[in-house]
Amino acid sequence: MNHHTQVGIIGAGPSGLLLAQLLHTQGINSVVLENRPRQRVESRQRAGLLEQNTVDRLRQAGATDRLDREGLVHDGVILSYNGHRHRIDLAHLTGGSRVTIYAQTEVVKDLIQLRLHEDEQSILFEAEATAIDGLDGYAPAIHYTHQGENHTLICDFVAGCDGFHGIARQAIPAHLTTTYDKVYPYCWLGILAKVPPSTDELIYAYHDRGFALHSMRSPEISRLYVQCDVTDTLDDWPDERIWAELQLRLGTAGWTLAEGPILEKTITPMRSFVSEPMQFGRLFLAGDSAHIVPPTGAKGLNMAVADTGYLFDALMRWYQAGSSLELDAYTAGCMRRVWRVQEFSNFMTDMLHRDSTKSSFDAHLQASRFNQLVNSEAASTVIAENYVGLAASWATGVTGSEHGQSTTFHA
Ligand code: FAS
Ligand code: PHB
Repeated sequence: MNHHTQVGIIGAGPSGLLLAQLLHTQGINSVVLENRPRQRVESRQRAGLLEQNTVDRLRQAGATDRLDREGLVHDGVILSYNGHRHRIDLAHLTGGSRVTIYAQTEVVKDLIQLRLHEDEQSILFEAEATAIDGLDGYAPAIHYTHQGENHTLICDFVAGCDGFHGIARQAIPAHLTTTYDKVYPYCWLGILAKVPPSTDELIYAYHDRGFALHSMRSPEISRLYVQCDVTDTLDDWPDERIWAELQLRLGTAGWTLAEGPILEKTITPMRSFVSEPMQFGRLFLAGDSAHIVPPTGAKGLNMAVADTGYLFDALMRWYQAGSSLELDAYTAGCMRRVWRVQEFSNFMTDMLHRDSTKSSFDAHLQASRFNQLVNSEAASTVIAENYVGLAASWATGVTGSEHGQSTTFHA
């Protein structure tokens, strides 16, 4: 079957769903093609922390009713170095910016419910996009399979929101593409535990035994991570070992981590990746299809939303004002933020993980970074500004414009 829409979106993750909902608020039709079942998409445990920019975009999409009720707003974050804690007062250091704990699973559920309530055919689950063509014309087509049939979706634009393993990035001719890649020599083992969080705010801990992170999902559910080896499997990590390592790595005098039943365990590799350009003809990539970061800076989901917001604004300039300037500048507009977020995520990852492939010289550098953080409000302010999310001017890559004088250097 051939059918038409204005924007064909591949992927029902945060970027694809948010783009579809934002476009809907402006009367632009879209269809989201998602190769996984709805239940799988809604249950994938991933990000947990939303920047203010992300909350603002979700509010613009009309998707914050439950977030406003259930989201946990945090004014600060704790960094720990072998048990010595330093709280970074995010709100004080950034003039009032905060972060919100609200799981990616819940963001996805809220957006899916909104979309399907408004149009039952707006998202096709178990619909696998297999090819994209006509990108250099005015009516690109996405070919996909659904319920054993082959179909074609003809549209004005294609949004490649299909994640790191999707097909959209591959639709950009290889000779036009440059990729940047860094694989870290360790992974994160993440658990969801039915136990109230032991702190009100997140704790990122460097320890000589390895990194650990204390986060949460609700007053009843904790989300915790420990650094593990790239060769580890879940069999290497029985519950007792996980809790013992969390106690050691997160511990400090007079504090004990509450333990409880582990509901879910996953191991996530750590990687930094960027693919340029993020566009080709009528195809635009957003989110993990174009870049990924190690989760240490809590940026993956937030960067996907930043791309999506910029793409939405650029598409609306085309549909409402007939201007393609913003679409033509999409890659440049995203890349300034992408590399700032890559640098921050890499900095946090290098500072907080024990890397046995590095020398004791590097271990001293890590200790010196913590010493600077603890003793310099300026150093803590740099962390705070990046952690809460960059100002809007970073989103568009403006240099010396209405957002004030700013300079962009290119490698
Ligand atoms: P997504 O990968 O979320 O969505 C892409 C969608 O496209 C998927 O549903 C996929 O099924 C679909 N798709 C792929 N190919 C398709 C095809 N051919 N046809 C149709 N559909 C197709 N970020 C954080 O900030 N904090 C974290 O703690 C964190 N933890 C993570 C843990 C894991 C295991 C992973 C993989 C990522 C984690 N991330 C984390 C990053 C994560 O949140 C991503 O940044 C976020 O999901 C990006 O959203 P999207 O770009 O929408 O891509
Ligand atoms: C989470 O709650 O899952 C989370 C929070 C912050 C991070 C990574 C993961 O940096």
